Amino acid sequence: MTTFADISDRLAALAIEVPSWAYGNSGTRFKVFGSPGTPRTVEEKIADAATVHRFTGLAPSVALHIPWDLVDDYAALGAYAEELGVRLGTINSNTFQDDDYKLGSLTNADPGVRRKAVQHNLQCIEVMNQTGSRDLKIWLADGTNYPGQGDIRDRQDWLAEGLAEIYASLGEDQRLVLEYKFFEPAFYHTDVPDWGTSYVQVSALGDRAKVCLDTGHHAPGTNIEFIVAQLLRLGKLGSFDFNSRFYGDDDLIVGAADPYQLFRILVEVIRGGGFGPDNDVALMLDQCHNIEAKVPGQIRSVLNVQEMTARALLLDTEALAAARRSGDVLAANEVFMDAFYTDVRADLAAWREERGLPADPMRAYLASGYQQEIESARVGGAQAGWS
Ligand code: PSV
Ligand code: MN
Repeated sequence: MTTFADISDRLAALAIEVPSWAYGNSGTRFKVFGSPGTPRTVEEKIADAATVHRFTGLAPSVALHIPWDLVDDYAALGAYAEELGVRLGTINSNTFQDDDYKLGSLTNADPGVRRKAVQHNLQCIEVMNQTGSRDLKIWLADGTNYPGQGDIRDRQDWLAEGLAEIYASLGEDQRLVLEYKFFEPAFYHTDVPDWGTSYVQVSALGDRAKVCLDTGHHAPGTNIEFIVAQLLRLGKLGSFDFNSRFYGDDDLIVGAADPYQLFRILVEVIRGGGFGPDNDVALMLDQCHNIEAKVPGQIRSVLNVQEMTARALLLDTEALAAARRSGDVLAANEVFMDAFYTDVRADLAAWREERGLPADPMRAYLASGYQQEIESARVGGAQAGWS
């Protein structure tokens, strides 16, 4: 039997990076809703992210998206973040919002567009040099809508060439993580549709190139924990973009649609050595709060990950191994479900208090007045969003 006291120290290793864009306005392709208190600057996004960390102790770093988070002085931005108790994390490149990229970026048939896309990623590495960020995350919106539209084979070669140039510009302590997604915005073929393609591309680059797994980027029914196990086995799981979904890439609060799936994923992360102080699997959120308040939306998200991590750590691995060895299918499943069904909320509340954190971060945030403060202070100016 594993008890909460047994996992208490291990739980302290949990750190979840939050995305700057979660604090800005976002929406569907039908409507982007504005909401009071939305940040107007990168600094205001960082202040919100720091607030999430202050109430939860779980979110010590913020990911930036370039050019959404362009500033003149990244060293100053990094210092500002540090003053607020957080640091700047993953730098996400963006080769999907410029007219030139309509037919692709790193995989465009036009060498001039490919060059521009490479150049943009090199600029992101410059940013990383100033922020001290470890990871460059690349997600490509590249693909085609109609059979025959593009040479899907040539595009893989161009992708490999572009990635090789980007990878060669990384510093020794920097990494490249390549995110995959099986559809959207292209609907016939996508140039990096699955973990296999990402794995093939990053394997050709070297040790510091890894796969980024966004939980919303798979066909319904995909066994994501199997992919997690496989990538960890291969030493190629670089990072997660956590979110949850009912249909496509819904980008809803992680653990909201399917907490059991989140639990199963975290069991494999722990089993595969992807959790703990000395591992390099980055846990990140990639979410949009289209209709709910953004700061409490992020607080709920990191708490959901914490709760499922605690339950996954509670899995009685010895009893599980014994049941598996003896071929006892039902006993093995029972051990697994016992961990999932364990209510850890009271233990987590006490655990937080022991560490000087509010027992109930959500209630503490709502009572703090921060939401009212930003709603009355952030008036005028352009709210941050997807542009
Ligand atoms: C693409 O759907 C994605 O998951 C990538 O991580 C982007 O950078 C992010 O969403 C934000 O739009
Ligand atoms: Mn993502």
